[in-house]
Amino acid sequence: MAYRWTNTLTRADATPEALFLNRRQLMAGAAAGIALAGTGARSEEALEPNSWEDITQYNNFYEFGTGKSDPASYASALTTEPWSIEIDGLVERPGTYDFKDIMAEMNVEERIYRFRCVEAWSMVIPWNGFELADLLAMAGVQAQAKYVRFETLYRPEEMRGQSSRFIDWPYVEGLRLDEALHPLTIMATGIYGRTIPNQNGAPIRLVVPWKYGFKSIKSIVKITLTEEEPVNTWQQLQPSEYGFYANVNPEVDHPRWSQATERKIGGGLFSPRIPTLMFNGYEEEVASLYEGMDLTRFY
Ligand SMILES: Nc1nc2c(c(=O)[nH]1)N[C@H]1C(S)=C(S)[C@@H](COP(=O)(O)O)O[C@H]1N2
Ligand SMILES: [Mo]
Repeated sequence: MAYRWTNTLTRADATPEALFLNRRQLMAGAAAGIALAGTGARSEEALEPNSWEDITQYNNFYEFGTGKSDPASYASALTTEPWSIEIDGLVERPGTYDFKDIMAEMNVEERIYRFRCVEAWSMVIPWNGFELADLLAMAGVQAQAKYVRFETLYRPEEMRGQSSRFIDWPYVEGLRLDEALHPLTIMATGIYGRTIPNQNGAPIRLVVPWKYGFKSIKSIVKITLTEEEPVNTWQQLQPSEYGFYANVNPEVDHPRWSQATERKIGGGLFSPRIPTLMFNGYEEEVASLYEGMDLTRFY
């Protein structure tokens, strides 16, 4: 599938990340037999990933505090080994799946994706991960299943932010089953070819690149297949501001701010805002999932 490798790097500067990526880019380009196959208004622009520093020092992970640097400061307290994911609900093989056993079965690859937070900042992140569809296949999805519900770890001894009660922990997110099975939807376990840092959701987190960042739930311990649409954490906290779908849409503003443009992290305080793309630049790949839906109403 061409969009696995939608965009390539053009710059070869001296940072270790860039060197790593150039090597990977060659391999990926050769494997996929493509060069540039972007979508949307910014498609000609090659996706230049943010630095390791940007990606790992500027985070949202409220389990460790609400400041952007809190996750980097406090997430080292999290024990990620051993780790397991309970998969239950409408599946053929419910059970507790050990993280190591999952990894032994999965095909990990690199995906360079745009990442857009609802707060109107963005990054480009070179994830390593596997398709969520492959994990769900391991458990066997039953025919009545319509949604997937995800839960983050609840462990206040290690997650200092969980002592604050403003969120009804654990953090919960959900996807419609067809969104979960879409090949762009991945479970990330690495960044820049290294193990994913705790502050980014170790050892395993969701990444859904056409949706606002809050859908990409971190440090997952439970996945439940359901018939009912799950209520996610932000929807529960602020139903007038956050819905279930949360697809990136520059034409539908958040009630308190515009979503038309974004600030790419790492460009400095005075870097110009860039236009936000419909479905975060993945319109060609995902628009068909929402055919017939009023995108101004289902947000
Ligand atoms: N469990 C959990 N997952 C979470 C969050 C969180 O607070 N807790 N924050 C979300 C938000 S708002 C964003 S923008 C992304 C940030 O991911 P990053 O820090 O890896 O860039 O994680 C999402 N996943
Ligand atoms: Mo976010």
